[in-house]
Amino acid sequence: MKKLLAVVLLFSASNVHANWIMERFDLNEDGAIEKREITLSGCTVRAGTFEHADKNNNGVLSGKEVRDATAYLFNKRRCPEMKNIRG
Ligand SMILES: [Ca+2]
Ligand SMILES: [Ca+2]
Repeated sequence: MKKLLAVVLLFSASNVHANWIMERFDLNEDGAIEKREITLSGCTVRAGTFEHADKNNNGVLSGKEVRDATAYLFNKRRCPEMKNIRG
């Protein structure tokens, strides 16, 4: 039972994290993140990393793709300012 609770907590924690990124970077609120939205938000996208994160090659990142790519797309070095251009 305790183990199940831990798994549930872990799962919801990662969901919250992805939602936070979605809220910050999904500028046109279509539920997906384009490369342009990342750069407009003050982040540097290294060549090939967005394409690497875009597992189904549809040109945008879904919530799951964002979650999997958080470590290398949305870290402090790539997003030194993390500025919120939506005010
Ligand atoms: Ca979007
Ligand atoms: Ca995609």
